[in-house]
Amino acid sequence: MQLKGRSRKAVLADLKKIRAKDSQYMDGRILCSMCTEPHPAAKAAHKLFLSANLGDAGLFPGTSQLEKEVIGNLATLLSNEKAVGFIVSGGTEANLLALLAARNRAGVSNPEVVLPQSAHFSFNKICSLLRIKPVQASLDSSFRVDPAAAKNCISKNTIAIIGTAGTTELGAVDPIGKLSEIAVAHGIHLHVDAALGGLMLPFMENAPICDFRLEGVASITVDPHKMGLATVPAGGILFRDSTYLEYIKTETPYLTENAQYTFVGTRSGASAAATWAVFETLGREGFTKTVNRVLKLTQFLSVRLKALGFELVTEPTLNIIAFRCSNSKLLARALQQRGWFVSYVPHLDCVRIVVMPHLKKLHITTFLQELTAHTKTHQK
Ligand code: 0PR
Repeated sequence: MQLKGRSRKAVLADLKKIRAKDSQYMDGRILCSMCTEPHPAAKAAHKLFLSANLGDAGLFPGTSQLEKEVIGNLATLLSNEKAVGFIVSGGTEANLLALLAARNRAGVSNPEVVLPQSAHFSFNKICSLLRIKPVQASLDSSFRVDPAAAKNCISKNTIAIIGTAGTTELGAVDPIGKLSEIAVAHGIHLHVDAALGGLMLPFMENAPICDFRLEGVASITVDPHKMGLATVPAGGILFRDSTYLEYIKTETPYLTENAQYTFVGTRSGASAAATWAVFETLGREGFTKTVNRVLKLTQFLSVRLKALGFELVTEPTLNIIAFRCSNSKLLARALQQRGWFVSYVPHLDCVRIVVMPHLKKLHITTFLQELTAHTKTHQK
């Protein structure tokens, strides 16, 4: 830091130059991200609530009301008016709170969690932090957790079973109904990580039930900063009822409210306001349209990739496609060199694409043209 400050104009000019180095979602070349350009209403709301801190909610009763309304909306979408929860910093914190509640509630001395091989890496961080032993459950041929394998992982120390509704790598939806039966039979907390799928499945026809209608589901992660078109950071955690809150409660005697239930203390009110703004602006109709558009685009990409001779790892359920070719790693690298941000997933030896709302058909067709051009030159 220099001794004397500079003019705001000069500082902003520098920031603009630096920001221009970043990739922009709207350029249509980010094919590897679960985040997207926020809805214009979210951006406006975020600006309006920049200083609102839900970590001291008594100072911000308006923002606090918005958070409650957002959680109420999510609770309705996930079929349980009694669900309670918070807008947090992301899926990682949401998953952390779920496992903290499960661990404290179970009160066993050597806690274990049944973790499908496809679960997000946030659970590895959480297990390390909370000293929970992950016990890995294998997947079936569609890359969904095998319920029998999950059941075999249960021991007297099991405090939770994790199911994912929209796995990070492939968008697969675990058989949550089967996991729920197992959870009920063994009296174990079932946490559904629907960070991605939580704001897709409620708007899809014939979607598998993954929510609180299933008796065993104790908590659900659903992230507005993914398919909810909110500004970052906006994660969401919902518990089946308020009894779970006792297990994640920290007393905060000198604040305007005498307890906190989130890991993060000072907490973005702008995230809650941005999510509220998107929910109000889009409504169920708008969400249904957005979800169907990305699913249709995913199908289009899937058909075209197969026509070009690429093998899909599995048929897409949500908006993620993974495909293989003779050398997926080289292909991913080549695409990246051409300015297309795709992921390469080493253990599946595939290129992975996430079709988020910032992508338009023109982006996908341009991508396919470049992919074809590259493959042709490469084969020569
Ligand atoms: N659960 C699932 C199923 C997820 O996919 C993710 C993140 C999380 C939990 C953790 O959420 P937070 O990152 O909000 O804490 N999924 C993305 C991923 O790992 C996150 C992401 C988003 C990464 C945008 C990169 C990116 O550009 O791929």
